[in-house]
Amino acid sequence: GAREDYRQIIEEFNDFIKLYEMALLELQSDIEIIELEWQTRYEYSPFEHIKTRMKTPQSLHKKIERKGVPFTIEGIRDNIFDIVGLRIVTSFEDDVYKIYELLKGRNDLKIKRVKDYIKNPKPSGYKSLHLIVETELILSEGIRWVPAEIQIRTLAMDFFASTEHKLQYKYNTKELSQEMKDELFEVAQASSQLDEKMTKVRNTILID
Ligand code: 0O2
Repeated sequence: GAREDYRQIIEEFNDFIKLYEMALLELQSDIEIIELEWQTRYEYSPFEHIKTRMKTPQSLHKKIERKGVPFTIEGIRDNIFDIVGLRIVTSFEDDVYKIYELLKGRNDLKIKRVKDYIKNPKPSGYKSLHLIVETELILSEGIRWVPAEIQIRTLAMDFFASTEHKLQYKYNTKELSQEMKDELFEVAQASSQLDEKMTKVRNTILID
C-alpha cells in the first residue's frame, strides 16, 4: 500500500544520506590527522581551523529546485556534490595552495573539480578555493567513493565569507541593495589587503 511505499522511500533515503555522514567522518579524521602530523613534524602548521557540515534538507531542496532536477536519490546523487562540506581555514594565502598540493597527492581522495575563486573572485568579492572531491569509504560490502566539497581559504577570506553569508541570510538573499553590495565588496577588498600585508610581514621575518 501507499504507506509501505512511503516507508520504503524514507528507508532508502536514510541509507543514502548515511553514506554521506560516514564520508564526512572519514574526511574529517583524514584532515585532522594531516593537521596533527604537521603540528608534530614542523614548527609551523598551515591549518588555522577546520569546520565541517552536512547540507541541511532545506538547503538541499533549494539547490535541487534551482538546478531544476527531481528531488529523488538519483537527482541528488548525480547533481549535488556538496552534501558533505569541509572548510579548512589557513593563516596565509599560499597555505591554501600548500594544502591543495597535499590533498592532490593522496590515494584516498580523487579531485574531480577545482574552482579557484582566489584567482577569479565571485562578483560579491568572495574568495576561496573550492575542491569537489570523492573520498574513499571502506565498507564491509566494498569500497565506495563519496562526493564532498572542500573549501580552503584564509582567515581574512573566511571573515568576509562568513559575515557576508550571515547578512545575506538575514536580509533574505536578493534583498541586498546595490549600496550594500558595494560596501561589502569594499570589505572583501580590505580583507584581501590584510592577507597581502600579513604575507609581506611573514616574508620579512623569513628573510631576516
Ligand atoms: P551552504 O551550504 O549554506 O554553504 P555549482 O554546483 O557549481 O553549480 P555552487 O554549488 O553554487 O554551484 O558552486 P560554488 O559557488 O562553487 O559554491 C557555493 C558555495 O560557495 C556556497 O554554498 C557558499 O558556501 C560559497 N559561496 C559562493 N559564493 C559566495 C558568496 O558570494 N558569498 C559567500 N559568503 N559564500 C559564497 P551555499 O550553496 O550557499 O550553501
